[in-house]
Amino acid sequence: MKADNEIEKMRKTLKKYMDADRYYHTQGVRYTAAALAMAHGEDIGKAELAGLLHDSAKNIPEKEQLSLCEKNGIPISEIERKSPYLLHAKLGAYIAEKKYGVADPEVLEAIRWHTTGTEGMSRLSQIIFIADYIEPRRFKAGNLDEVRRMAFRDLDECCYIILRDTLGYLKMKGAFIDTETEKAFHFYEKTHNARIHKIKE
Ligand code: DGI
Ligand code: FE
Ligand code: FE
Repeated sequence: MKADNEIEKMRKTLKKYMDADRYYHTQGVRYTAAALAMAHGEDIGKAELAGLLHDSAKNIPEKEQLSLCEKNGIPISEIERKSPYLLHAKLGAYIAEKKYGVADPEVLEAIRWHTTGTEGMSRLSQIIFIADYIEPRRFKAGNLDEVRRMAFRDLDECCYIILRDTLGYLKMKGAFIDTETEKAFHFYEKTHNARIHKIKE
């Protein structure tokens, strides 16, 4: 776990690179992730750290994100070329490691998957994925009351609801769907169906 002064130093550096809204969102994700870790018996320090750094690449202009990935051997998929804002998740993991000195693979993985999700996420990755969606300043998504309640009860079911709603929203907008988002949805749809089956029994 990072010492208080280390995480405090990171916070100060990050703040310099972010506009006010992104900074408050970041703090929201940090503390929401910590609360979820408490509720689900996960490592609070890791949740805070991943929450704090999850959008560390968001301030970088898209063109620069593309060239940073190319320069550093981070693969860019076709969908990421069409929607480069997706890159801030993998680039964020890279920046967390190289610039902020995070070595913990679980924390880096949680940052990596925070936008699309993926199949079989670790509980920490699920926590960051969910905290990003429900932190107190988020207000646009429908169904937030239900998602927020579910977040503290059942991480799998909460991921299912978020992915279902996100895919519905993206399809309505005609956006390109990342294969990871699709895979994540099918994975958590299975856990959802198993849950429904159990309730009916
Ligand atoms: O960086 P944030 O704004 O805090 O949040 P984020 O990294 O979760 O990004 C949220 C956006 O990403 C949201 O509008 C949905 C979108 N998204 C998630 N999966 C996909 C996607 N967008 C596209 N085009 N394709 C996806 O598969
Ligand atoms: Fe993000
Ligand atoms: Fe975010």
